[in-house]
Amino acid sequence: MSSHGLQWYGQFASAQAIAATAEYGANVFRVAMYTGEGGYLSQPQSMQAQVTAAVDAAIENDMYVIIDWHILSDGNPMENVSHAESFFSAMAQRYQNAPAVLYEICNEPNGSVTWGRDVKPYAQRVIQAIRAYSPRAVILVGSPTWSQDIHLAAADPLEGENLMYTLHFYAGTHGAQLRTRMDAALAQGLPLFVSEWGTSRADGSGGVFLEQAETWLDFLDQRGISWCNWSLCDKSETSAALRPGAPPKGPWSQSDLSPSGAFVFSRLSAAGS
Ligand code: DCB
Repeated sequence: MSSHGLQWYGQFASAQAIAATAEYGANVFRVAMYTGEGGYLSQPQSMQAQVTAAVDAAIENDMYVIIDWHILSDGNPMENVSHAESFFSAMAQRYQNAPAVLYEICNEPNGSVTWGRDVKPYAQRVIQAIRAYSPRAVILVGSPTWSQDIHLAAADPLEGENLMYTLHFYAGTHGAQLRTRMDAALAQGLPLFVSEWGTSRADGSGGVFLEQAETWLDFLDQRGISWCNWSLCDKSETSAALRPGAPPKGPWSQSDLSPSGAFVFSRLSAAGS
């Protein structure tokens, strides 16, 4: 599962919420730390403290955990590259001996951003900051158009080991065309990780698009591609896994789950059994 923005729904990324998610069969938790929208750039210390508490809880529950530098309104990661370097340097120092920790260095580049002039050089700098402490940790790299332009990365990949590329999709918006692009990238040897997807349209609402989501998850399973679902919170929007008013700490009963959450959590327990 992926959290929603910690600055808004941090109560759903508590140690208890993460333990409840593990109980449902999830083996990876993504800690979505927005940079803009009132996130890290406006309150770095409290955001960092929330991130480390969530990461520690995920490790405690024997899960993988993704530290997500959740750029969105700040579509070009280069805008805040020095903040990213110092944040990831601190994280890599703290978690240098924790192989469960993955670093997602730019959620979704968007707007007038390019792979070659923006995202790739950004990634080179942040990867270097992480590698100073954590030479082998898995690092996840996004791409332009909200991490859909993996063909650009496939044509001009980064140098180095243990790097993967994220592909994000929303079942009500994206379909066969993006899957074809994934197969082409895989055929070129690009390692992929779907670190965020939703059962809704790309804006987080609309639908719910469960048939399309099933087609997507079957496609990912057939290729052994890992995923995190957006998102664990009780916001009144289709992509939220919990109904408004669900207890933040869990455990959650069927009646706490939204249609999206019921679908996603059933796929989790099926995978774990
Ligand atoms: C991504 C973002 C994520 C966003 C979801 C759903 O954005 F990574 O932060 O989450 O997809 O849109 C939404 C929340 C809302 C919140 C809003 C702003 O669900 O509650 O109000 O973020 O913080 C995408 C992904 C794809 C596309 C567009 C966006 N796309 N987008 O393909 O057009 O515009 O945010």
